[in-house]
Amino acid sequence: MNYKMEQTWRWFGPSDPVTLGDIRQTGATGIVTALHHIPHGEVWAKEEIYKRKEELENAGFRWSVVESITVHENIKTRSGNYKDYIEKYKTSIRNVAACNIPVITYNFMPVNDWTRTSLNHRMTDGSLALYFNWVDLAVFDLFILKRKNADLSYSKDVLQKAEERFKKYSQEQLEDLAGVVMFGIPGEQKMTTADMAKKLELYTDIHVDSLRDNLVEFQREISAVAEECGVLLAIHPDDPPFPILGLPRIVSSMDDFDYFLNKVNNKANGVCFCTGSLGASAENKLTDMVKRIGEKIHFVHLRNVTKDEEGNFYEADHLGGDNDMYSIVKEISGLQQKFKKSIPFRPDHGHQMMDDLNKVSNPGYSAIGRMRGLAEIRGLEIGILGS
Ligand code: DNO
Repeated sequence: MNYKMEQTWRWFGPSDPVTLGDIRQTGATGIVTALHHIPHGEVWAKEEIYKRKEELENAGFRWSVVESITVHENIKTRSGNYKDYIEKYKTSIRNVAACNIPVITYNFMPVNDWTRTSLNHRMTDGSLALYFNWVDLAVFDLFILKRKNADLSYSKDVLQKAEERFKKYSQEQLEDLAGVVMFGIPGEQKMTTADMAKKLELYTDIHVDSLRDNLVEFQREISAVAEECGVLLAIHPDDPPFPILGLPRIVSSMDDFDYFLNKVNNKANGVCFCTGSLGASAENKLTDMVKRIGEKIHFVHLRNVTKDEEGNFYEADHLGGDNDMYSIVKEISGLQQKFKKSIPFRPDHGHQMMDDLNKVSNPGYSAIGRMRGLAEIRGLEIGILGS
């Protein structure tokens, strides 16, 4: 028998416009979700997890992966009562384990989760994609956020273009841009520019080395608990995988993965291999990375990006773009046969297309584009394995 990837789908909970009934028709068998109503840092009670799990099972799914239990900023900055937050995180891990959910995803991105500058980038086929553009980020950083020394983060060329673009943007366009950059996770609390400025301030003296120490301390603590109770942890890479807004990045490259996987060499401590995030850096050779991380890949996000010379990128079709999805999936298939296990994957993001263009959906998470990605990748894997 060939081991195949478990086909999962991210669902944002009862308020997600894509319902569990819709998801049944995509072919996905597993759900990836979180208790988005629990404030960051607080314990996920067993009863709450169990209630959600039952809801998923009643709709015909397995809860395959928790994405995410958010890491409180105090843990990332090792400040205030961060030790209490680590203890709370451990309790949540124990409770997730008690409900038999096998994988927990999290990230260690300072301040913001994924960052884009447009959620409506028009593709030539008429569909809409998420987009990251350096000049727009600089407009936000210099003229909306007004971060101190922001100009040091950009090339001369980008600075000049940002100045010109700022003059052309209307007030409404500037507000839209700020909303996109600080978008965060659907259903979770939104940041204002003032909140963001305050949070960024806390990182003034935190650089790559100290942030790495903070991550390693956190991983040592939580992975011991996870191993004990049989849960796998999967850290999500930085998205995008390069420094933005003057913040350090420590989960962006093979060197980064080597660093913390060696420091915390525990069976539970692993990776959510997100091809879209990692693929936005030309330096990352994704197929080699899959080979090297190997058994420590506990969860996979499959998505593609197209980059330009300036380092801007848009989210491409799952089988289009710069990532060679064929060789990546082939490598993952190889891992599954070697380690005799099925790794959960989800089609990460998708274009807003067809009927979905007239609907309100969570950016990147409309139904049809993701279903296209899921179907293409499902076929690709069967093509590779032969059955
Ligand atoms: C974006 C997602 C990320 C991811 C978190 C994991 O669409 O892939 O928001 O869920 O970073 O903690």
